[in-house]
Amino acid sequence: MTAIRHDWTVAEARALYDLPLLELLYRAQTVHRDHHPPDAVQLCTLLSIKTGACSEDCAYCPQSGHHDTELEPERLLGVDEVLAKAKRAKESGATRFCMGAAWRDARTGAPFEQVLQMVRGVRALGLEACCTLGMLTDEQAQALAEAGLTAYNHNLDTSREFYGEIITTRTFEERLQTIRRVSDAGISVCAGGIIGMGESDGDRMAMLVTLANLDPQPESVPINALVAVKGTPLEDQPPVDPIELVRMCATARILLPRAMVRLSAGRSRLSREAQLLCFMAGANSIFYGDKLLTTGNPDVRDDMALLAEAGLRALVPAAGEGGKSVGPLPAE
Ligand code: SAM
Ligand code: DTB
Ligand code: SF4
Repeated sequence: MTAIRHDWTVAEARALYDLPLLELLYRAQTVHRDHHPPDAVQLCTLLSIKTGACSEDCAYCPQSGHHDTELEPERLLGVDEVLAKAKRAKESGATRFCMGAAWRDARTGAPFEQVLQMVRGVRALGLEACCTLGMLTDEQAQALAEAGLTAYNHNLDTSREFYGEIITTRTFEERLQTIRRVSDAGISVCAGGIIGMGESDGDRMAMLVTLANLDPQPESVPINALVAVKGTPLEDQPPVDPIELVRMCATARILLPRAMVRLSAGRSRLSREAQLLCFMAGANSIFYGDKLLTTGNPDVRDDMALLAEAGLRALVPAAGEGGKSVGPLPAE
C-alpha cells in the first residue's frame, strides 16, 4: 500500500510530471489500484444556485461582475427548485449533488438558512451534498456540518506565486484559511485548480504539492482545464493540450493516493480517448449532466456510452459513513 505523505517537494512532483508518459501512467495506475477499485467512476452533478454578478475578479470566471460576459445574473434559487433538480440528478445516476454560488463569501441570515435547507433536502434524497459558496466563517462551516454537508469545494486554483496574476480581490492565504475551517468542522474538503491560464508547470506542481501537504489531504481534487469564456481576461488562452491534463491527473493521483481525482471543466473539448487516458491516469470522478455551472458539459448519453464501452462502473456511496462501493451503470 502506498503511504500518504505530507512532505512532498515541488522538485519531486515535477520529476513525476516530466516522466516518460507511459512510465507516469504505470506509476499512477499502480497507486490507483492500491486505493481504489480499478473500474469505477463517481458521477457528480453540478447546479449553479446563484449565478453571476460576483464581486471577485477571478480572471477565468464568467461569473465575475468585473468582466463583461454574456451571462445573465440570477438570484438565489428556491429550495423546491433545487431539490427537484437534485432528484432528477439522482434519477439519472448521480450520487453527489454539488451546489455552487457566485459569492465572495457565504451570506448570513435568510439566504444562508435557505442553503442549509437545500443541503438537508439533498441528503434526505440519499445523495452526497457538496457546496461551494466562497469563504466561510467557523460558525458557517459548523452550521453546514450540522445540516449534513458531505463536502465543501474551495479551490486553490493555482500556485501561491501565480495567484496574484489571476485574482486580486482575495489572497491564497484566505483560501487556505477557509479550507482549514471546513476541515476543522469535520466536512470533507474538495480542493483543486485550473490549468491552462498561462501558469508554468512549476505552478501546477506547486499547487498539487500544497494540496498533498494538507493534513488530512483533500477528499476530492477537481482538475479543471480552463474554459476560455468570451469577455473574461483569459478569453484568448489557447486550449490545454490533453496530454498535459493526463499528466496532471496522474501526478495528482500519485501525490494524493486516496483522493477522488475529478476530471472537471474542459471535458467537452476532450476526445473519448483523452478522457480514457485520464481515467487510466487515476481520474475517478466526473461532472455528469449537460451543464457545469454556466458552461457546457458532455451530453449524459455520450458519457454513459463512454463508460459502458470502456467497461467502467458507477461508484455509489456505501451504506453508512465512509467507504464506497461499486454499482452498475444507471439505466438510460
Ligand atoms: N464562488 C465560489 C468560489 O470561487 O470558490 C464558488 C464557485 S467558483 C465558479 C468554483 C470554481 O470553478 C473555481 O474555483 C474555479 O476553479 C472553477 N472555474 C470557474 N470558472 C472556470 C473556467 N472558466 N474554467 C475552468 N474552471 C473554472
Ligand atoms: C470545480 O473545480 N469545477 C466546478 C466545481 N468545482 C464547482 C466548476 C467549473 C465551472 C466551469 C465554468 C462554468 O461552468 O461556469
Ligand atoms: Fe466569484 Fe467564484 Fe467566479 Fe471567483 S470563481 S468570480 S469567487 S464565482
